[in-house]
Amino acid sequence: MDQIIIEDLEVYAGHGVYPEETREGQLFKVSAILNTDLRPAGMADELTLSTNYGEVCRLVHRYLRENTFLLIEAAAEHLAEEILLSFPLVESLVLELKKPMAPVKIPFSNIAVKIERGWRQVYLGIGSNMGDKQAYISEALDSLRAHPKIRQVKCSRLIVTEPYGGVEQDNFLNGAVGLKTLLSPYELLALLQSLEKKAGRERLVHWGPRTLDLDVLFYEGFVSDDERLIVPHPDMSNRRFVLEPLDQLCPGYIHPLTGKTVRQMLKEL
Ligand code: A4P
Ligand code: MG
Repeated sequence: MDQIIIEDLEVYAGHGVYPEETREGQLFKVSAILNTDLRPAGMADELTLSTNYGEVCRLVHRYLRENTFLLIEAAAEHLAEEILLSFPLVESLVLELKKPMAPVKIPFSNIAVKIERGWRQVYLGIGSNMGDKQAYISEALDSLRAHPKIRQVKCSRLIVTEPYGGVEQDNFLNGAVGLKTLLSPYELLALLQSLEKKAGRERLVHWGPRTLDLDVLFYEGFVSDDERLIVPHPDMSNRRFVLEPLDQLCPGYIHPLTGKTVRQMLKEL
């Protein structure tokens, strides 16, 4: 992806663990690589189609002077988020926060933290088989759309499916949801569980009836076999109620472990 690059922007600010650092302040330097598509602005020679680097510099300067953090880790984390929320054309960024005058009583040329953050593409499975199924799903979609760290929420058509997994229960309404998020995988899982809870979900029977079920199917750049969050979803290739709606959103998406596309998994099912 194209990049806008800012190097060693100087800010005098008060971040630090020691009281004298907050009181007296010191020099910080910020470097950023903003990953963003520059072609539209390049072709049209039009600033409104790009991200104004002057505005980014002013935001960095203002943010680091108006907020005080103990750790440069925290300053970098919050600043990265502020840039991503303020400049929608920036898909991701690498941010380096340098503290060249840090109070270390041994000579050094620089100390810094460097982080990479961005909007990550996610696909979810959504389902309901109790009560007003359509309403539970619509409310969950509204909550996802209203979340400040989620954007570009798209939902597939909803399909009626027979229960899978051997538990005697009502038919499901199922769909797939695509979105981009700044939430980490575990933050996203916590949000999904809070939405299930809000929908009055009770966990009585494994694979049993539920007002709302939200599963993480894919999370861009993330693979995990931790039982609290297994991604990609381990049983997706056996589930037509997952693959059929997903195929509407992203037929060419590649499963990071098997190398198969969603379309291919669906055909092989
Ligand atoms: N967990 C691990 N990985 C994930 C992930 N990728 N996404 C953990 C979400 N959660 C994940 O889930 C149990 C635990 O899985 C959570 O604590 C979480 O930390 P749960 O939602 O509490 O329980 P569950 O839903 O009963 O179990 P499970 O295994 O998630 O079931 P599924 O896979 O959700 O399947 N038939 C049709 N036609 N349509 C359906 O939607 N759904 C199910 C449930 C069964 N049959 C169905 C359908
Ligand atoms: Mg589940």
